[in-house]
Amino acid sequence: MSATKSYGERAKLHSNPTAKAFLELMERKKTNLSLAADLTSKAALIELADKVGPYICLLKTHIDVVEDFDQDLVDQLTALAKKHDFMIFEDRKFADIGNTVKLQYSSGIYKIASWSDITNAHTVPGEGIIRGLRDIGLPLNRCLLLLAEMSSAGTLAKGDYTTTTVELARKYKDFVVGFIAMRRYEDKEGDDFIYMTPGVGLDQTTDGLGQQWKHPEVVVRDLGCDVIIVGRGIYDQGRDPAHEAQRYQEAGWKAYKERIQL
Ligand code: 5IU
Repeated sequence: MSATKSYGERAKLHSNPTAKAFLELMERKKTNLSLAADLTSKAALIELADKVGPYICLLKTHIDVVEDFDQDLVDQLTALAKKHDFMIFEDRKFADIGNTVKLQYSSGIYKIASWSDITNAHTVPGEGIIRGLRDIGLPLNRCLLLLAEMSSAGTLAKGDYTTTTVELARKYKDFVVGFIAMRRYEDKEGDDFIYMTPGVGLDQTTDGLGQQWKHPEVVVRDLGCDVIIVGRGIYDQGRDPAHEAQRYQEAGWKAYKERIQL
């Protein structure tokens, strides 16, 4: 069962090189925290990534909300990823047919595949979306998460939709390394998916717009997820991002340690 193995043990056995490197990174840096940096200014995003960098394994971006995006932003973020030892996850939530997502992933202004280690996709269109993204991503050593569930109230990603999404992940294991999910699913022989979970907060439970925040203990220890994705809990106005990131790193790691000792 991957839930009770350490990230380091899982890294040793993982067949996908990017997932392997990511699990090694978590073990080495002792963090399962991902920062969700939904900021609209390049300077603010770079400043936040630099402050929080020491505490995270993964920087999650929404690159299309940055008003003054340019290639220099990408260069600076990739330099920060090297400096602080984290990976980058563009939370693009692709949702179109295979041929179109190939273009959206490789081209346009953002050229996501050229810099983002990990990205994600909805499975609404069927398996063509995975095959399209895989054509672009696999030769670049990128990998994909599928959105099996969402954190927001009333999400339609549940039941059969979630079950079929997990089956699709198994079919394309060379490229799909995990899920955006609210809990860990039952493993089948040979599974080792990485579970990343947004909707995590230490201080509040909702934002009044449908977001639902759970405590890292619940998410990692009780529900078996691997990575906590935290945004406003770290960078909301009035907070000290480095201080908050450290709090979340400690809470996430403690919950993980408790889980693997179960
Ligand atoms: N996000 C969610 N829920 C989801 C998915 C993505 O909140 O189901 I998929 C994103 C949105 C935001 C981050 O970028 O995760 C959560 O940020 P807050 O911690 O500020 O709510």
